[in-house]
Amino acid sequence: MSTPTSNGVAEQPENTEVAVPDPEPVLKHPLNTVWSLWYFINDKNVRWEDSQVKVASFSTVEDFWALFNHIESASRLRVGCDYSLFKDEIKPMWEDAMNITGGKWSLSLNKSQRNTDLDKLWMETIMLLVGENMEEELTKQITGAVISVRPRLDRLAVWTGNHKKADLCMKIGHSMRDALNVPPNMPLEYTIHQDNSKRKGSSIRALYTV
Ligand code: MGP
Repeated sequence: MSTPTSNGVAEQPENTEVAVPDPEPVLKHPLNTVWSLWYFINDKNVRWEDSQVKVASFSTVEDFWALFNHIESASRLRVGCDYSLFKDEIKPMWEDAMNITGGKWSLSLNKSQRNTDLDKLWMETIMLLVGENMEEELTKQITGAVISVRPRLDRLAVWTGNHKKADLCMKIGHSMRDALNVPPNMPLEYTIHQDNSKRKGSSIRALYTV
């Protein structure tokens, strides 16, 4: 307890510990949404669903950078593995209630782009999601993004919640194109999760293209 002095200014008694407030909560910059990073480990002996591991969640700019400065870059993932960034509580799976009626915008990247472009494009995609600079309706539609490192073509995808909302899907596709500065000769294709889940071998038709 502090003792008042003759001039009325409170004075701390000697040998009393002064509680210093933790500066962190004050100094951190909150994001609008809590996000989670997932890692898909390609292991043929484990069920697909069990191969998705949640790495960490973050809700401030500082915690986002702390996480992304700490982890392996996407271009160094083992072939067959993914990183997924999804809104908290949404699993990076077709089956999640927030994804079940949705689909994804995909950009295919050839192997030579893995060393030159992949990390930059993944970071631009993350910025598009986490920055939430799009119209609110579009931001709400987005559930997450996935970077998949594959033997032939790597793939960058933005997942949305409802494939029937054509106008919103198209706007998100254009936003992704602009944010990633995709050259005109590279199409972005939107496919429905339900079609992807039923696919056997041959590729499926895109519902939308930008
Ligand atoms: P993939 O990782 O989306 O594509 O799905 P990849 O590896 O490029 O191969 P592609 O040639 O099939 O495009 C690969 C396989 O993982 C699918 O065929 C499913 O068996 C499984 N899988 C992928 N996803 C995204 C899901 C999912 O959301 N749920 C379930 N249950 N399985 C999935």
